[in-house]
Amino acid sequence: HSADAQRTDLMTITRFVLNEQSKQPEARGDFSILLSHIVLGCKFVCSAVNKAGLAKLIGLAGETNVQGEEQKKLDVLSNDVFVKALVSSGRTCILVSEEDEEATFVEPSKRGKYIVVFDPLDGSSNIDCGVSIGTIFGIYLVKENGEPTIEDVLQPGKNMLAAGYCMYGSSCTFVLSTGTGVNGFTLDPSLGEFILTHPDIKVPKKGKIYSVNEGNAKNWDGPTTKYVENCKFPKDGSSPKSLRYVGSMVADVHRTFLYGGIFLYPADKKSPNGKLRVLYEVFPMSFLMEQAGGQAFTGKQRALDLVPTKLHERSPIFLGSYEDVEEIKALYAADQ
Ligand code: AHM
Ligand code: MG
Repeated sequence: HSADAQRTDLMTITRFVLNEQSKQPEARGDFSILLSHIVLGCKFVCSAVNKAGLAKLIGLAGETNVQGEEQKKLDVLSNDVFVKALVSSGRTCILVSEEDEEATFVEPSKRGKYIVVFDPLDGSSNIDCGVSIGTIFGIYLVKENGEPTIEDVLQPGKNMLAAGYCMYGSSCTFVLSTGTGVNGFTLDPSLGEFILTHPDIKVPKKGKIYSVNEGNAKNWDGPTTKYVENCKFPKDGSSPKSLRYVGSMVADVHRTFLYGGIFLYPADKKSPNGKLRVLYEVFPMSFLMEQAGGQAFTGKQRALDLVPTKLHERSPIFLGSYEDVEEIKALYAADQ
């Protein structure tokens, strides 16, 4: 009985990744060790986020505690936890975090071959009202010889080895791709383990939802304006799309994976490069979206072909169901 088998034969994320690696003869355990440290960071943040609503009462983030010390804000705390977990894994050499202006170069004695780019707690404007937030990460390999430099980080997204996110929502969901499809795991709080619940996620070919901050509409360019107009007043007789916008990229993109449709953070007159950061927001989500059978486009090119020139560079992004992204690509092509 397969339901019974699922209940008793638990596919944890560690077991899943070890299985995947055993298919690659040259793979060593390094990646699973790195991943287990990322997972630990996510479990910590999950537990901290769950307590955030109590913070005012019992003196957690941003409050002064009983010893009179100022407590760290949740995003700063999350960053500290990830940086320490990643360095102590012994498998990383460069870390780039949204919270830190500069990249962290790991000291030689703790150095490994992986570069991790991450946003430890994305969607922070949603913390105080208890709406879903998340962690986003991408992993690159450093070049074999010589000292690691910033150039090692400024690689196009298509060079990523793996990417994922963890969503702190009604449940805690970890979504991962190591370049062979996308899989989703849900934290079982009683076990403290992520269990495979969404094997081989594929985004629907076309969706009925568009997701964008429409408050910026007055500053959009022609193709974006036309696209959103088509979502609301389709010219081909189809029904209009529904609008859903959480304002947490992880939640908006996670919904797009499961229900289909498109998520966009376009350029506008005030922010010609949009808002979202290339390395740790645009690339990991674009990597996952392609792995799930969807597309990711910047308004000019395939998002994963972009070559970043600085750590915190931004880019417009349109990602989601294959056919929905085709439409926006056609509008930008016609605008050339
Ligand atoms: P943050 O890194 O400051 O939290 O900003 C990133 C977030 C994304 O999660 C989300 O997609 C976007 O900002 C929403 O921006 P806006 O409030 O402009 O719609
Ligand atoms: Mg962010």
